[in-house]
Amino acid sequence: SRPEAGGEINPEKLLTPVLSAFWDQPEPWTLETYRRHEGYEGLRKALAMPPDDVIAYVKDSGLRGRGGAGFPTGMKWQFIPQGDGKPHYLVVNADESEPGTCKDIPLLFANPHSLIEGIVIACHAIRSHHAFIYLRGEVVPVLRRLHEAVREAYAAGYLGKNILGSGLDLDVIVHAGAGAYICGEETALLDSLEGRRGQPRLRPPFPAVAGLYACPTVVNNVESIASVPAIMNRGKDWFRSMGSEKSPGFTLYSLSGHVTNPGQYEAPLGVTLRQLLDMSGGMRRGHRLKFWTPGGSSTPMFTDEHLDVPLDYEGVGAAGSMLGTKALQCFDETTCVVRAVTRWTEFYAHESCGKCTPCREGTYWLVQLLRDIEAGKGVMDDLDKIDDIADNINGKSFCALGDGAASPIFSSLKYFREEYEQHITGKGCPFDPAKSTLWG
Ligand code: L3W
Ligand code: SF4
Repeated sequence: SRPEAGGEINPEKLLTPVLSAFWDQPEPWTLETYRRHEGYEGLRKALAMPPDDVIAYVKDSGLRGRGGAGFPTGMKWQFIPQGDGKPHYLVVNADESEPGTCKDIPLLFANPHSLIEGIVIACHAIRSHHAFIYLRGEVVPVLRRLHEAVREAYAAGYLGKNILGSGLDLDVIVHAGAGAYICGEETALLDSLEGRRGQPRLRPPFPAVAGLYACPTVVNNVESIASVPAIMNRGKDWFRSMGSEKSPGFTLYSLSGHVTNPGQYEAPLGVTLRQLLDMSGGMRRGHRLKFWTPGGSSTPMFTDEHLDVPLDYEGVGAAGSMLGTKALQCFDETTCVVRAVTRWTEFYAHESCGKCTPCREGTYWLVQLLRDIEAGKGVMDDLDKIDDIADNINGKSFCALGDGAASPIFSSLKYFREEYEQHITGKGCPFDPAKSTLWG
């Protein structure tokens, strides 16, 4: 996980390895290794508490969803109606696909038991006997590793009947998706899990009221659930001692692009990109930061003016973007912003599920116009057109994919309009193709 080549990691105590604490040890994914590192201790504590107390504890810890929206995890669990006579389900969203995001998959590969332990705690809290892990289908080695970890957990009595003598029965099913980005949207994921084509459902009702098989369902991101065991074991005050008041705790940041040492860095919420770059050896030698995304391409881009924005929900929000998945894609001055935005928009057009007109048609037309501009065949009016089309997608689409597609258009026009104009007046890309690389 932690890259070795290039610049040195700053030894200052900004890293807070919890989920990634033993990724560099031999076979970190086994139950044996996990047990040597406090594995399943949080579960013992949670099972000794009444379910409602576990919910209150997680709520008090301040843990917020790590999948993009930052919704308070304990509050989501509390929405599950009790005594309703219906089955309750926990569904873990492991369909990690947001461009630049690479934290849940490495976490599952290196430390799958942290997720399984978190699942048992969450199911005890919401009184569920069935949990599903919806995994991005392309990552077959992770699928195999998850199957093996689930098998180990059953054999050791952490899953199945009467878990650790508590009376809790729980089955976990690992389900591989088929490679559609939209199935990371929670309601499309539920449709896909039910065997239908994955397309978003109208909300409300939220899954907490009518989710899988129309029953109350919690849908949580992998990292959110995997963070729960450490909170139960080491305490909510310990968790709150990291990060900021409204965004407490540790989290996994994925650094990619033109950085010396790309990879996953676990640090408190509220650190800055400048600090993360210090830890990761900085931008590649001889180059400087031009633009970056705080949480994948669906979050409005930042520039080098934003190096000191605290990477928590409030700091990034106040600066005009979203923390999202904490996928910090960093691009240096050799990168053509028009080219980068075109590539992202091609992705959204390809992944648009087609259910609503603004996104289905709008992303298609954005791609046509952007390709023309990039190739030097655009006219100045095209800039107003792409702004207008993005405006007709943003907030007018059925789900967040549409807003995500609009965001690189708005932010690139805001910070780099001149670069678009250069493509038009110069009738081509002003970047030297030999140097103008996206990924170095
Ligand atoms: C009950 C209410 N539940 C909200 C629940 C809701 C959901 C959670 C957050 O999108 C963002 C998106 C992407 N009663 C409720 C309620 N909930 N009100 O709270 O809901 P919401 O709508 O704020 O967000 P979302 O639909 O979950 C997530 C952005 O993340 N994103 C993409 C992420 C991609 C990945 C990936 O590849 N792994 O995570 C990046 O920025 O654009 O804005 O559970 O049910 N009244
Ligand atoms: Fe489908 Fe796009 Fe509409 Fe979402 S916004 S429902 S992905 S067409």
